[in-house]
Amino acid sequence: MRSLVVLLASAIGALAASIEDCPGYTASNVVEGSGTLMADLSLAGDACDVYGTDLPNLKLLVEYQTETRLHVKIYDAGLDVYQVQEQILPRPSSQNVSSSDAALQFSLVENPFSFSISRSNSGEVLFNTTGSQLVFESQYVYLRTQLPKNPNIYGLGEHSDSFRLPTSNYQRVLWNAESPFIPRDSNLYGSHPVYLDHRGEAGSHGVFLLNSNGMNINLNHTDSGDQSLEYNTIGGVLDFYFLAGPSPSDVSRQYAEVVGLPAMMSYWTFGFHQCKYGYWDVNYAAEVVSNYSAANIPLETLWGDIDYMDLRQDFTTDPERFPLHKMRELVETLHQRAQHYIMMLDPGIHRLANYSTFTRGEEKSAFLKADDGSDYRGVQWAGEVVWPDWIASNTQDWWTDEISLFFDPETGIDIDGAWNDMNEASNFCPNIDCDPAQQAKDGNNPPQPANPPRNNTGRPIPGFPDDFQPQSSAELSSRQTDSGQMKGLPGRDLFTPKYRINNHRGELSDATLYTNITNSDGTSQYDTHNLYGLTMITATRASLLARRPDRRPFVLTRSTFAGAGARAAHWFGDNNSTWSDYRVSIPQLLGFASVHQVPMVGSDVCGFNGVADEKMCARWALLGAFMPFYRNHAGDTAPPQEFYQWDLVATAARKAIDARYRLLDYVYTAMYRAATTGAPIVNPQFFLYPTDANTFGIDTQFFYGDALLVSPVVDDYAEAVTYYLPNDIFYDFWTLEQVRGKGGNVTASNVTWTDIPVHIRGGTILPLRAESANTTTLLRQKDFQVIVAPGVDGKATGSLYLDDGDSLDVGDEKSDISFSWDGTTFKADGTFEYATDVMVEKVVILGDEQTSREGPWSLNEPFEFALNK
Ligand code: MIG
Repeated sequence: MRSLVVLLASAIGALAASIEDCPGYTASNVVEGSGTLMADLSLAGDACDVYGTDLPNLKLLVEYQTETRLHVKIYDAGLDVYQVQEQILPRPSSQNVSSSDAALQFSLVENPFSFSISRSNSGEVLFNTTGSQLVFESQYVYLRTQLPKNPNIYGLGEHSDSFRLPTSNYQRVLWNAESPFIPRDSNLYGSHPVYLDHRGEAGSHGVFLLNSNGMNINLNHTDSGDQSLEYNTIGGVLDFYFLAGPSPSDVSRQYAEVVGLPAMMSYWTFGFHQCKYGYWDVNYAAEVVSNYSAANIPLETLWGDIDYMDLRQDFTTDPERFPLHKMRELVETLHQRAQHYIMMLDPGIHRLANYSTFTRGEEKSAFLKADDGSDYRGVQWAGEVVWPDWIASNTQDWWTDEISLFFDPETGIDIDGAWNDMNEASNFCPNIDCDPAQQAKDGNNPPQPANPPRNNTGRPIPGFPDDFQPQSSAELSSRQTDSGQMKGLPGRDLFTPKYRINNHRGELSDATLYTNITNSDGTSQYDTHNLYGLTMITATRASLLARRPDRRPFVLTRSTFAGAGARAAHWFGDNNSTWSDYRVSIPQLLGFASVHQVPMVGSDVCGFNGVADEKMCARWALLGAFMPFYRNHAGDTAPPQEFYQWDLVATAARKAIDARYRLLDYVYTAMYRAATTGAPIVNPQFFLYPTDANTFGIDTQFFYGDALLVSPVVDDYAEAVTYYLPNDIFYDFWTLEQVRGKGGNVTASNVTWTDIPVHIRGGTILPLRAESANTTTLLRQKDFQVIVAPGVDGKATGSLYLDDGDSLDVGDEKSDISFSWDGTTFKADGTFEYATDVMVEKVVILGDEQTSREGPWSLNEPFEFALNK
């Protein structure tokens, strides 16, 4: 009888293995302080243990951190569950405002526990977990919120889906992965667990879940239309930041208060960049530079991909194809021409006894360790590699030393920025059954440059040297952690947790660092995987700063996490030379620049994989010129696609770069706003027309800055485009003609291959250089023209930020000039501490009829004039 009961119970248990049957929690001991609320949460019934063990005791912490930011955290009472280290992502402290002053209100239902967040002024409910139980297990955390019908949700990147996310049976997976061909509906290189929910008249708000664990986020609705968003994470705590908006760009600014303001970028980084994987020797690279000159297309920066490395090892140059003395000559020549050079650094470090970068790292215990305390080994370009443990105490020193040594301006290569690739991290070991030494020999990712081979003996990389002895585990300290340190629950299955996230690469550890690796601080890759890229760029940025303390570092990263924009620029990875990926660069741009606070972004212009088509490349040259980061880059097997390869593309590029450069100070000013206030550098249309519902789903157009509406041709091989113009006054950027937007679609036909429709939004004032130049250095010597684009009320405002373009701290030496036009008087006012000889040569006032006033006016002091139109 007894065994029958047990049998029955376990049968029922098996059937009941569904989160719907989980008991949820009950809140008790609720303590309210001024601006805070705390409570205990205890499991409200028998554990369901669906994907692990239910944690019986949780804590709830609510903080009214600012008037617009509410922090809600649910975590284990024992403080064992992993929490993202403050060292990796510092959090803002609470200003502890009283709830009666706050724009958002938290309300608690004690039994069964649920909570909701609503707006203080309207009562609008923004987030509501009623109707489903919180599940908090050792390897699974579940929380669901109700949403309005057909919600407008943006963010939750990195993805290559529509900007406004589908809300029916849609899943976002957050697990950083090398993702060639940027597949749709998949996890990609970065993770940004933040969304913006826009409700038109009712405003916008943001929800940031500070959790780095792998997760599936499901957006779905029932047949009757009940819409929900649910978080399913395989670990970590529920650490929410609710951002009140109410305007969409307020949400951007409030998010930057949490994850950090974006890093200010140097002026030159907005120039045009050229790269290719497969510039196989230094002469080839130099030829590209000279071909650009010959074609009269301005080139600001040349990039060095892994081709330059000796046997694909960081901090080495191929002695035959990229000998150091020639590299130094290349860079010196570029610098004399006011051009720049950036080189790649991969995280995988070749494990070779006589490779000094490796041995010095060993001495400093800079590498991740496997279970037994020996170096954790995998496979990357160089062959068998180890990976830096970026948070280990000496790793930063080691990395800075390597960077300072190799990139020493006197003896090494004087780079202007660093490119961090493969930092998801990517491992050529396909899965946990890999024998790295063997895989390095047999793998189908040969480290040998494809083109041309250095010799014809096949792989030049020998196997692991016989004389090399790995450290014995006896010499290494154990990495067991004490409890109560938020470093991860013990006893978990770190390879194949029961709850599966839909990682498109397969298992958690496939093609990446094994998730059972323990980091130097006792946390494990299972929990910190999504932070690997972030920690690498944090270290690289710090090293670049150590090398050149007074200048703004430039780091380009493939992998990102929340907060990446404070450290680096990002490109969208290995896209395809297709119309589809040309189009998808717009939602990618919008996601990163307007929601994720990573403003310096762009795609590989003309596409990375495959064969770029002339017409497509012409369109992309034009589109890319209106994105903050503008780089043409192609893969090693792709044919060369520099803009000069086709006359048509060269013409398009000259025109695009001309406009981009004349607008460079305008976007540099937007960058400055982003870096100082969090205002987005690029705006989706609804950011500027938040009550115009027609704009909510648009991701084929965008505002570059907040004044220029870019409406590229999007269809394959089309020479026409239908785009949306809100109900407002616009002016054609190219002809300056006034166009009345009617809140409807407009069709432009005969858009030639060298055209891209761009409109100036009425009500704005644009500072433009009167003419473009070959380099941004020369551009900075050109005078300005100011274009006034009066709005419906006949008025306009704008601004111009000026500094030396490169100093980390410009001190007082900056000018922040505001322009205004009230219908009769133009005024330039503000601060004028950056001394310049550059003048405003002319102010043009657009309208039914154009008028202008010739200067010149100095930019070192205010000026104004009246004009009777
Ligand atoms: O496995 O360094 O996304 O931009 O050219 C490919 C070679 C490695 C991937 C990067 C791409 C780069 C390439 N890298």
